[in-house]
Amino acid sequence: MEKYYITTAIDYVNGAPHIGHAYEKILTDIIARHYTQRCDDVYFLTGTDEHGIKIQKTAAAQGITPKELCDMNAKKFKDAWKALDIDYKKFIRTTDEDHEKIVQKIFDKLLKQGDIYKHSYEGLYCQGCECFLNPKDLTEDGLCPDHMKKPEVVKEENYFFKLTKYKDILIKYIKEHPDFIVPEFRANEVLNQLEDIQDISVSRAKSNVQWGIDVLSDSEQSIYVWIDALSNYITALGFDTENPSDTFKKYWPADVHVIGKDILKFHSIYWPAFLMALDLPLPKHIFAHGWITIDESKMSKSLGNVISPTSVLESFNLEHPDAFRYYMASSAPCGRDGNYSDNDFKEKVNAHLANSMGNLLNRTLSMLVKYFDGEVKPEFKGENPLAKKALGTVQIVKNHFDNFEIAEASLEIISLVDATNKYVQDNAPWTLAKEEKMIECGQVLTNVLDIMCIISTLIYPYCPNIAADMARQLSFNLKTKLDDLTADNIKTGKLISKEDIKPVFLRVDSELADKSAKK
Ligand code: ME8
Repeated sequence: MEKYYITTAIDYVNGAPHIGHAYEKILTDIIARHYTQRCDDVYFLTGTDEHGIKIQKTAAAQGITPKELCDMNAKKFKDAWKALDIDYKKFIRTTDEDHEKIVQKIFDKLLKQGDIYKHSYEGLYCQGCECFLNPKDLTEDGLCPDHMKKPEVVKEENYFFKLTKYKDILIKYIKEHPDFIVPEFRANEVLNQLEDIQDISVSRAKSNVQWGIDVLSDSEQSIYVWIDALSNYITALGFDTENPSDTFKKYWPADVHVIGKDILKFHSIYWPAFLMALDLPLPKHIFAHGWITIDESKMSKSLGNVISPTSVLESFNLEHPDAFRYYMASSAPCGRDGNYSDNDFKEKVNAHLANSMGNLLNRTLSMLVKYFDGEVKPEFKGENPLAKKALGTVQIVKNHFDNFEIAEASLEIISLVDATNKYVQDNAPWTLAKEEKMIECGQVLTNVLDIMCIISTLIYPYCPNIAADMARQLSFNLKTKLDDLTADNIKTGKLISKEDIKPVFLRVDSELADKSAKK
């Protein structure tokens, strides 16, 4: 694998980030970090979507300019991703000047070649979706099913993109590429939507929407959000209609666009059609994740249950975001909805990260110090009965990531932790020591530590801080590529002293964790 280009959806900046936005960025960061363990060149793009009527109106309601609103909220997103250790390479804002310029050129090219035409139109516009809705998709009461709001009737002369021209070729493409839309069960939904697709409006009258990119050849019209927003995936790399950059040539097509299920239509129908019109290759996968609910109900401002990701870190006094990342990433099988609850969070991370994984390392290192003064002797090395399971887990985890099964992969890692715990229990190194079977005792401990190196590598994408702490105590190079992993990782000689043993994860809400966070 020479390169891996991965993107998230770009978030609207009409509000602050919530844990639904965070879920997507965490999943993407985990996938990106996993691929750094398989490939040297991973490009991870995220950013904010800053134009449109929604932003314009929110800014007006707050008595500030749209640009001020964008600057203020884009910073909140950046700060949140920093707190969550989201290690993106580039953060694009659709108000970036170079993005705006290229979007204008893209629009102009499509207009000149006849893929965009002007047309007078009356339709139902949902501000929440920032798109026109088909009357047949509304609820019985005539509301947008996603936002439960009545769309406004808009009568305008707009520019339209000839989506219908691409209908048959898109249907064929999706049928011939069963892994284009992930999870596969969503492809049928998209194929159904394609059946009655119509040409789509790609501009709005300037008189109604001022906060948008001007159409180059028509100052009365602004380019409407989706053609602007979706283009971020190529403008960020320096795409140009005349002279695309080397970065673009190197990274495009994207390996995966990670998005929520509510915007799948835009990514699997509109975006591929725009790309075909531009004569560019399509992304390899569109991964649509599910929805995060809070205590099983939808997050919404009116219900007052919107949770900010940083408030979770603060309320649990977390030293780093690993526990939250782990919990979110393992909250739902691929493409399904997940749920956040404080209690469940506490229980799960305490059980998996503190009791199972953290304790296992801590106990093993402590016994190594107690019985052998922290030294791994050459005679402790030999056949490791856990090797097959551990190296098998590496392959299973890789396969899961290839299918974007991030929660499923985390379960496999925990299952390896459990098997290793069971091995310790079954072989009771403390009894071996009591019986003075010191070589056997040393072998058991060394076998466990060798496997802990593999576990630290596997858990790294989810919990980079914990993994780094584990690797440090194991004197193991966390940068080892997955394909180079073996079951022989611990060097012989002095490994650790008592004072260097440190719990890698303290139970949340334990007094100790509280104290250490306050320090
Ligand atoms: O849709 N659970 O922006 P957005 C999980 N700007 N994911 C959620 C979620 C929840 N409760 N709420 C939102 C947009 N998301 C456009 C995207 S891309 C070229 C333009 C996800 O701020 C949502 O599915 O409404 C989307 O993928 C992302 O957060 C941004 O949502």
